[in-house]
Amino acid sequence: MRQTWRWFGPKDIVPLSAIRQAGAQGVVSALHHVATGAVWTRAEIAQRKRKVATHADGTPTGLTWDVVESLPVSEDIKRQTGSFRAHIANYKTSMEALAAEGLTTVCYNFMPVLDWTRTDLAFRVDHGGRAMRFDLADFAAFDLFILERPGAAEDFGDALKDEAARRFSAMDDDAKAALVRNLTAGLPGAADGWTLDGLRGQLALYDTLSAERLRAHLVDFLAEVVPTAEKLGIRLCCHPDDPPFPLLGLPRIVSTEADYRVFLDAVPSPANGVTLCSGSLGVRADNDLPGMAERLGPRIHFVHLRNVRREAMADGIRASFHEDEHLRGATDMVATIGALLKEEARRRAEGRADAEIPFRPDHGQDILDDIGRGGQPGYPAIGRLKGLAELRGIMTALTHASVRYG
Ligand code: CS2
Ligand code: MN
Repeated sequence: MRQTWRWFGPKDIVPLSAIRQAGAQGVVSALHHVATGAVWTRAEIAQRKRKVATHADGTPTGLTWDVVESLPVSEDIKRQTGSFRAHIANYKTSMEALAAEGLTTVCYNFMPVLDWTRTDLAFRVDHGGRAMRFDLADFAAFDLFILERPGAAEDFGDALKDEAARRFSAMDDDAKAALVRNLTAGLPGAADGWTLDGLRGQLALYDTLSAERLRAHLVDFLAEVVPTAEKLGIRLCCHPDDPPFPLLGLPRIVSTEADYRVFLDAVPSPANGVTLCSGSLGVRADNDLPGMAERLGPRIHFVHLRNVRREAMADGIRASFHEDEHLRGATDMVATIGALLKEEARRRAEGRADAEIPFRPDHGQDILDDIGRGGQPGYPAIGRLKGLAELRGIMTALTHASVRYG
């Protein structure tokens, strides 16, 4: 599997030299400065490609831009309203420009309004490092008593509502402000941040949009863009919901293997594929990651390998969790990587040009000099370097073992 690393562009505090020294072979990036729904021009794409390949002094970085994450899907497309037809046309134009520049793996997600969501961006873990965390009771407190969303009371069981009330009454103004900031500011690579009123307005737009309707809109979008992707040799790959359950009354339709099957089967082209994110999907105990890696294998074009630790606080499929070390946590990383290496071997046996699957270590814990360094929350240098090294070790050991021991 090809080792890649997310780079947010020239403003990223982690320089390309560090990415190369961390052992990554390629970069995952996006034109975050281009408005969602607008066209990515070939000139802008070529400029980012050059920046990835060449240091400011003109010397080569030894890196290539391998994966686009993400070419974002607009809210208009998700709701099939406003400028959605123009945005779909622009999506196709952007794919043509990407293909012309040799970028053929394109990640996107279909989460309405919110993207990946955490309540705490610097949770202290057992070894003293920091990690991103989603606390279900704090989230419920935000929904019930800060956002004061109509219908929130029906969303949570009594035990969780009682705990949320306890949490809220214990929060001082700073804690409330931090919770609001963490839940509305938009995390890196996600959609823009919202004010509380702006968020209320966005949520109201989904009041009459059911999960089934959103699912139909995803299938309609794919039916429109996949033929173009196929013609261009582009492989679209949908990133799952993070966390993989509905939030704030919003439907989330890419949370399980069955969710993926709906739109993979509806538009059965290899150009309609999967970003398998073990951290997002691993939050749910009913998601079998090694099994999904095997069963969805032929449609997996990109992989995020990270781990989460589910905590005791749970309410149905929802649970509190925090980002764990890559080899700890809920997901059996050895079995998941083993399944992906088997998929690669199968593709090589078929002589497929896309046999090598790119992956990235996704998020990392903040450890050592990461702590207090700032930068993109969830995307520290040393924590990701450690994760990438551990994942590389598993891949190397499994590859050698399969060669030597059959
Ligand atoms: C991360 C995100 O949530 C995750 O697992 O990979 O940064 C992800 O890339 C975004 O949610 C995609 O938009
Ligand atoms: Mn991910």
